[in-house]
Amino acid sequence: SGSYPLVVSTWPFLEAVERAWSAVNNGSSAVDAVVDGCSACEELRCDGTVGPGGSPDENGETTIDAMVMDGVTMEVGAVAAMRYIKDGIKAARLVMRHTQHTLLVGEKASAFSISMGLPGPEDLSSSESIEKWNKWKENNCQPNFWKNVVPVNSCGPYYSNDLMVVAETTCSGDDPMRTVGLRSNHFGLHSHDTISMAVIDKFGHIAVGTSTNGATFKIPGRVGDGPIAGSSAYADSDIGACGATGDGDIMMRFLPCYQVVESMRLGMDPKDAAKDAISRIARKFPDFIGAIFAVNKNGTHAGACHGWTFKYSVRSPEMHHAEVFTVLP
Ligand code: SD4
Repeated sequence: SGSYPLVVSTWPFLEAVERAWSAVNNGSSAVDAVVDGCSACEELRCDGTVGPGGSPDENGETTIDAMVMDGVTMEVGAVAAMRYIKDGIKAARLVMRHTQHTLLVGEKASAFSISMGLPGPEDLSSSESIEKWNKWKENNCQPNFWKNVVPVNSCGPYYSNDLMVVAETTCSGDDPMRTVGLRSNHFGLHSHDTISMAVIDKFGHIAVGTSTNGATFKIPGRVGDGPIAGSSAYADSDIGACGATGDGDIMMRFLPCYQVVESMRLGMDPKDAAKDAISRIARKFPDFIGAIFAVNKNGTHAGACHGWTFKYSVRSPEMHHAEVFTVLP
């Protein structure tokens, strides 16, 4: 039995789900359908936080984290903090198919992608990302991702306790009382930030993929959970799959999607597995914001979330179009 093909995705990214659905329903493999679905979000710039032109870092630059995982072979390809290339998930698939590596980073990931035929280099900024960054600077760069350092002025340089300059950011202001370490505005209050998608194809093979610009105003070089297998997504065709979204800096410490799949392996249903993975994080970080969907190999799906209301989208054979499911914290 089993209700597939099936597509599940974080957030109401309905066009991305339909794109993956039509691919898998027409016979595409789970991996290719996931790549088609996540590519659609990159092209559409879903929520302004996936693909080119989304969330800028402290320097105003947009970069991409993306990953694809084949739940049959357990192969993974990923790119992190990739610059100048729009096609994050396609780059991830190239890493998976044409290298023995799992994760390439930064400009080297860009050079690899170009050498394999993806378009680039291209500026990933958009008028929206530049405007967002300018507003942030005008607002004294608050809040950002530093802790235990003292800003000399509102946007840096930063001094550690022994008064060494540890960092200098690109913008300037003059609010020495600025509180550092506020996090929550970077995740989910204004946008949804990440597509994480699972597909079960006609053969019951499962794949997952993710693509995101990561955290808004991150410290340049930051890599989130997006390209980390087991964190933002995980698939094992014998069991099921999981996708995650939210505060990756916290979530990647717990590998919640690995946890979900392993819990289902031990007999938990998707709902309990998702709730358990979220509550393990919340116990240590009660203020974190995040969400997870879980789907087992029979196509039963569920979600769990903390700190925000979560929506995920599903397309199954019984549906005439993708449907949105809402999960309350
Ligand atoms: C990250 N998990 O880079 C991503 C961001 C996200 O909803 O999903 N926000 O931390």
